Amino acid sequence: MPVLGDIFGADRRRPTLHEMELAKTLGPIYERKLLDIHLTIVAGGRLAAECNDEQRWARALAGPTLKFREITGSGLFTARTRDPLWAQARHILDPGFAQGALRVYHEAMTSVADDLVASWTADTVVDVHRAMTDATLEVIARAGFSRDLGLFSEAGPQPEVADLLQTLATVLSWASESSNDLPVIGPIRGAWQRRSFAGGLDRVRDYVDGIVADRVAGREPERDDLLGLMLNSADPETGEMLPHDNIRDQVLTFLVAGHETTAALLETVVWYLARHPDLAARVRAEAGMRGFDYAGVAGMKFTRSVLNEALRLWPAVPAYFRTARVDQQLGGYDIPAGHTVLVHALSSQRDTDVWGDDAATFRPDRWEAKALREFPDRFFTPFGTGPRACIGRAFAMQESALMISRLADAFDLAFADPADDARSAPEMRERGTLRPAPYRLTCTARTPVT
Ligand code: MNH
Repeated sequence: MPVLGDIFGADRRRPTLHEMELAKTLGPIYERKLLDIHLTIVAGGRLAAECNDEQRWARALAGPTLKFREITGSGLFTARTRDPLWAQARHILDPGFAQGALRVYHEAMTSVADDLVASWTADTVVDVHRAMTDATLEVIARAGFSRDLGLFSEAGPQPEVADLLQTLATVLSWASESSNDLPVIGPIRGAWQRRSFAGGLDRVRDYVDGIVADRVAGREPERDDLLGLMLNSADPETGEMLPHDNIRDQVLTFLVAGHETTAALLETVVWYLARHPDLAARVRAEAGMRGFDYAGVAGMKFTRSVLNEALRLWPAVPAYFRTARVDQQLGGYDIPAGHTVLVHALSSQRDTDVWGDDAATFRPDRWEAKALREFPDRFFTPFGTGPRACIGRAFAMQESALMISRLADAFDLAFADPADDARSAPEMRERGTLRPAPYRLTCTARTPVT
């Protein structure tokens, strides 16, 4: 349409799911005009892989991601690459996500897995969305900051946790729904949204400042966790320490980025295990063979194939932005330096050209094939790509393998709602991230838990 462009062709409630439908007919690369913005969408597997070439493309901080700056400021996820604090924080924090650190976090992760399993033993109907939100928040809080948020305690959670979840929910919906706002509506909606979460966000910030201050003042013991790392180490390249307000932004970043995406993955995987008891049995058998210590979980090959397959079909971060560093051609079109495209991982990771005819099928065994093990990383990008790729990838995979194998070991999982048995894939919702619509399970304990 004149002036407005394709704006009525956008779906505010499910923008990236809708884009997946469009890509089926529009092809591997196409342009959409939204008001005065010309957005290039890259949906094909091979073209997406080209955009992941760091020599010619760079990560762009654009679109919905910018909204998160309201919460996490110059934390790793929302800092600009040219901000010196980004490189400094990345140098300081990288060791906190390496193998050695994950080994240290294993005890904290296990304590949450114990709580999660214990909370499901009453043979009651389980709200999976709620359970996974609680579990992933507790993992990042206990492993990263040595704090118990109380989500599994009888006394209930700390009040600031409710503020955090409420603020996050508001910003996530805003991020999804504002992407096609008209020029006048955008700022008005922004002002309105900010007012609605300002109070909660202030309380969350005070709470996190308190966690940092307690550690600095010695009211909490020194620890080998992410907070300890940030307070006690300098950037090996510049010798600079992180300012405390930046540490606060990083703690908030980990609380947000660390839980929403991982919870989405766990919900997706549990859905497929309930749908396919044969897969659950194989996860269970692997757990029985390997055991639940750090090395056992790290080596759960089949369980990791199940996680990969869920991340391939339903990447929690369904798309990301890349900016061309140089003039170039992409799929036969001229792309000038500085032009930003949206890489639509949800589509590119289902491209039959790359993944074969059964690309749309949930088939974890595809990850066992030799050809796929040699598959270049740039075709599978649920954690992004390049220097700005997810710092928490190994953390999330270890945490998820532990939770999934413990649950499969402890329970027979079945849907509480028969409608789920009739589906071949979970119903997905979008709210900044791609996450299954809430669903419920009935769990039967397999081993008596005391
Ligand atoms: Mn995570 C960046 C996906 C778990 C912390 N994460 C990214 C990006 C994707 C992503 C995609 C890059 C986005 C972009 O290019 O615009 N992250 C995930 C997924 C999971 C996940 C799918 C779980 C599954 N992430 C985690 C966990 C943590 C974390 C767990 C922390 C404990 N992620 C981050 C941070 C960044 C990031 C921090 C930004 C890194 C940087 O820019 O330097």
